[in-house]
Amino acid sequence: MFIDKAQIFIKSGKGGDGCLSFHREKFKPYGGPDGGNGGRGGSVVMIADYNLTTLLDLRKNPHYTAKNGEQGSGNNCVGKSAGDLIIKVPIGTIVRREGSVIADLTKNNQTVILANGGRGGRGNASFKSSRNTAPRINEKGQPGEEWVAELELKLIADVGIIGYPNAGKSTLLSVISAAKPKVADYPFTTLVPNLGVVGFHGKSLVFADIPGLIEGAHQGKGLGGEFLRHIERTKLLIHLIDSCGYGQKDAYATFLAVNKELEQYSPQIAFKKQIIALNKIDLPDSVESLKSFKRHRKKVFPISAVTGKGIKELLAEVFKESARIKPVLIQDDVAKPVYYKYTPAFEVHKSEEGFVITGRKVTDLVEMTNFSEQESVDRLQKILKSIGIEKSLSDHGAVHGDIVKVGKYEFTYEKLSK
Ligand SMILES: Nc1nc2c(ncn2[C@@H]2O[C@H](COP(=O)(O)OP(=O)(O)OP(=O)(O)O)[C@@H](O)[C@H]2O)c(=O)[nH]1
Ligand SMILES: [Mg+2]
Repeated sequence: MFIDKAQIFIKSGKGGDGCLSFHREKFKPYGGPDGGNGGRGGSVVMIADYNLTTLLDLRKNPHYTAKNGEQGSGNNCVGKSAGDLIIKVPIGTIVRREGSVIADLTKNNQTVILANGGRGGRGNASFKSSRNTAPRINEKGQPGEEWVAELELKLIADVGIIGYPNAGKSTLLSVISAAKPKVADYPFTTLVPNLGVVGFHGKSLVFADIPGLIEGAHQGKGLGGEFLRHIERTKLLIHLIDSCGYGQKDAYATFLAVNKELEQYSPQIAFKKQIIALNKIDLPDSVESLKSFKRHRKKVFPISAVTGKGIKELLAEVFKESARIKPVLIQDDVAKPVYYKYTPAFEVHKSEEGFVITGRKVTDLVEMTNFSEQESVDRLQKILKSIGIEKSLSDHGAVHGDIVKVGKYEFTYEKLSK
């Protein structure tokens, strides 16, 4: 099934806790600190893979949690780092966070780190200094990051094949590439876009065949409109026309109708270069039809997708034109570059119960503190003071005894001596 939108929940692994330990050996009563650092938590990494064509699997399995790092241990043993969690997506996947594009994976194996694994906490051996030769300080691992990624797939194709239903678009794709789309003698055979790689004199281009377009497609009639965004990135279009027309419409009327839809849907697509091909010229009626079409448009490629007539000429033109045209950037994505929001180290808010401090730097710092050791707690207080939290709290009107919340921890505010 072709699914082009999905929402996934990602969470990187927490770093392993650092260890608090002292070297113990017979006849060596004052062995130094030897608590090792924790290992790094796993990151969540996304990779574009040309074998995939749908976001269906991600829609079905929307939770991605990387493993935590292992804790450090005595004897300076460093905890094992966790491996990264890899999410594979089709080429053309766009990743958004709260509406802003943060990645656009347009090439095979292109990689983006969506959430960094937490750093391993330092063991007490790391806090040894000339002033403190036996520190009872160790950090816990840094928490992982957690957020919701909105994914959208916009197929990456160089050439789009558009036209009325039943014009022979899928037939054409099936004869010029190895793709095997469904072909049948009724409209709306193609329900989702098909991709095929077309080789020509040592060069190759990706062609996309989308469902047929009819009047009202831009308002959701038929299926074509919904898939138009998959040809937004193409360099040019083959506008394929059934020489016998469609229902009451002759070939030229279907041509006009499709172009009108494109204009309504997106000027960006309507302005794309179109190479016009009149199909099914193996049928007797096509001779007249070609003549009358040429009264409106001179440059037309008469072809038969079934007999292969005219296809070489058509491809020669497509490859020639495509070499001239620069790759297309999506307006939507260009208009919304990612600006990493400036986030202060912390923010103090007054709440009903007291005060709340937010900001990753501080919440991580608290989360990484080993509260069972007074020395670790003293270190935390020193850092909080040095980054100005104490002052900010008192500026916000905090008085001795007020409750201060940081993440899931609660403290009582006491003014430290200067
Ligand atoms: N005689 C003749 N028939 C053709 C030719 N090309 C396609 N057909 C027939 O036209 C019918 C429609 O072909 P498709 O390739 O399914 O058409 P489509 O444009 O993909 O149609 P939708 O997916 O419904 O939009 C099929 O019965 C094909 O066999 C051709 O060159 N000559
Ligand atoms: Mg088709």
